[in-house]
Amino acid sequence: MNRINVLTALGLCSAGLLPSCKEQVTKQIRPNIIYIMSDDHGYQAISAYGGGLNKTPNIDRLAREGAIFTRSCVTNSLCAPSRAVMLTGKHSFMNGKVDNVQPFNWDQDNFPRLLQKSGYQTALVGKIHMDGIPQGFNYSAVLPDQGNYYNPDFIVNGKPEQIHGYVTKITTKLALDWLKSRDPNKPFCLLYHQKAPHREWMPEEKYYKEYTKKEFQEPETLFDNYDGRGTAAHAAEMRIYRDQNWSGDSKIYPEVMDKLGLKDPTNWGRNAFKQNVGRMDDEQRAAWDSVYRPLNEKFEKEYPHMTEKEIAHWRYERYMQDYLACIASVDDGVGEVLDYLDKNGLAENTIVVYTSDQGFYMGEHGWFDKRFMYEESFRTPLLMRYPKEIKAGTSISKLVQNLDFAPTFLDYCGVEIPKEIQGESFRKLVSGETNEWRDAVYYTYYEYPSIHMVKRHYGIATERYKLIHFYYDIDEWEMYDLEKDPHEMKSVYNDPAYADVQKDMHKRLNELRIKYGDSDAFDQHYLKEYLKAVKKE
Ligand code: SGN
Ligand code: CA
Repeated sequence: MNRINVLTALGLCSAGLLPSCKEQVTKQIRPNIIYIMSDDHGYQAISAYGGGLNKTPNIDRLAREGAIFTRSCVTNSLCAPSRAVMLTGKHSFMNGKVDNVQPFNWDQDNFPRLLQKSGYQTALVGKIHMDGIPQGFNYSAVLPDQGNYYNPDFIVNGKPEQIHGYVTKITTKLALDWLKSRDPNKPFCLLYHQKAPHREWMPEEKYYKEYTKKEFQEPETLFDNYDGRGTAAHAAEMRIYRDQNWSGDSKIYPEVMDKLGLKDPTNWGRNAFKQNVGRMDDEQRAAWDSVYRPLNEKFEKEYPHMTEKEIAHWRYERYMQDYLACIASVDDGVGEVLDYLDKNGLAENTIVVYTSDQGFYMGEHGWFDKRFMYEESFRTPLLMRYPKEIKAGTSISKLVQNLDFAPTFLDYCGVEIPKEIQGESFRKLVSGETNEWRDAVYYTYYEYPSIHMVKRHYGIATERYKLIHFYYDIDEWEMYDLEKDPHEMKSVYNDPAYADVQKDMHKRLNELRIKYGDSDAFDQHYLKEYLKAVKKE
C-alpha cells in the first residue's frame, strides 16, 4: 500500500503534476507506529528476558525480529505518572502528573497530538488512567480509571459504553477495528494499552483453566527480611504473604474466608471480589466457579494443617497463576496485531513497541506491586521492531527511559522535537548508528502516604550504582552496587570502601536535578497539592 502510494506520488511528481511533491513523498513513506503498553507487566514475565516463568511467544517475536532493551526504566514507577511521561516526554515534576491522584493537564503538548498535526491518524485504545477526554487522538476508546476485567465500561470518543466480554480481547478488537477502518493513505499512530495484568488479576477462561494447574519456582528473595536496607523497605505494605487480600487477590470466596476465620479488617478484598465477579453474566460466572470453587474447597480442607511457609508458598503460587494467566491473553493480542500487519503488508513500515507502564515484583523481596526505585519496579520491559532500521536480534543495555518515547517517535516521523521535551531520541542507538548514550538517569516517586506505603524518594542510577534519598517523614540515603549485589540486598551508603563512589554519586545526582530542573520547591508544592487532593477523596 505505502509503496504503491509512493510510486504514484513519484509518477505524479515526475510529470510535474504535484506542487509540493517532495513533501508528499516524505509524508507518505513516514513510518506507522503501534505502541503497545500493558499495565504492571514486569520483564521477569516475558520469556525473551529469560525469566523462565512463562512463555510469551508473540511478544518474544519483537525481540527476535527487532530489539530487546535490557535496562529500560521509568522515571516514576506508577501508572498515570508513567503514562504522562510517555505522552509528554517530560519528567513528572514538569508535566504535573506526579501521582495517581492529581489531575493531568491534557492541554499541554503530547507526541500523538504533534503527529496528528503533521498528518498522522492517531488512536488510543484501552487504559490511560487519566481523567478528561484524551487530546491528540482521532479516535479514543478508553477505560474509565482502572477499568474492569469482565464486561468493562469504555468511554468511546467521550461517550460511555459497556462492552460484553473480556477486557484484553475487547481492547485488541477495538484496536484492530480501528486499524481496519483507518484511511490507508495516511500514516498512523496507535496507542494500544492493555489493562492486564493489573491487580486484582482476573484471567480469561481458557487461561485460568490452564494456569491454575501450574506450579512456579519461588524467587530467591521471597523470604527477605529487609536487613541491610533502611526504613522504607521495612515499612512498605506490599508483601504477598501479609498484604495481599484473600478474596480479591487470592480468589478465596468470602464464605470460605468466614469458615476459616481469615481476616479482612477493611473488607477491601471482599468488596473487590464481589465487585469483580459481580460483573460477570451467568455463563461467565459458572465457568469461573467450575475452576475456582474446587480450588477453594481444596484450600478449605488443607489450610488448617498448613505451616506458615506452606501458606506463603500457596499465596505466591496463587498470585503467579492468575497474574501470568492474564499475561497470556495480552500476548495473544500482540500476536493478532502482528498478524494483521503481516497480512496487510504493513510489517516493514510500522514501528511496533511493547512496553509496560512500569515493572512489578513477582515475589522478589516477598513483594508484589511497584513504586520503588529498586530494579524490578524501576526497570520495565521494552521490545521494538522496525525492520527498516533495526537489525533482528539487537540487544541494547543502555539506560533508556519512558521519557524517551516521545522524542524517539517524533524523530522517526520527521517531526521537530519541541525544546521542552526532556527525553532523547534513541533512534540512532537502536539502529546501531551510535553507541553514545547517557550513563545516568533520574528518578522521582511521590505517592505517599498511600496504599502500599512506599515512602517518597528520588535518586540516580548509573550502569553500576544507584543512590536513593527517602524523604518526607524520614531522611535516609541508600546506595547499591549492582555489580556486586544485583538483588539490592545491602545498602553500601556510608561504607568507607565506597566513599569516593558515594561522593561522586551525590555530585551527579545534584547535576541531574539541575539539568532536569527539579527542586525541593517542586516537592513542597506537589506535597501540598497531594495532601489537599487526598483529603477531598
Ligand atoms: C490499585 C491497587 C494497588 C495499585 C494501585 C495503583 N489495589 O489501588 O495495588 O498499586 O491500584 O496501580 S487494588 O486492590 O485496588 O487493585 S497503578 O498501576 O494504577 O498505578
Ligand atoms: Ca501500572
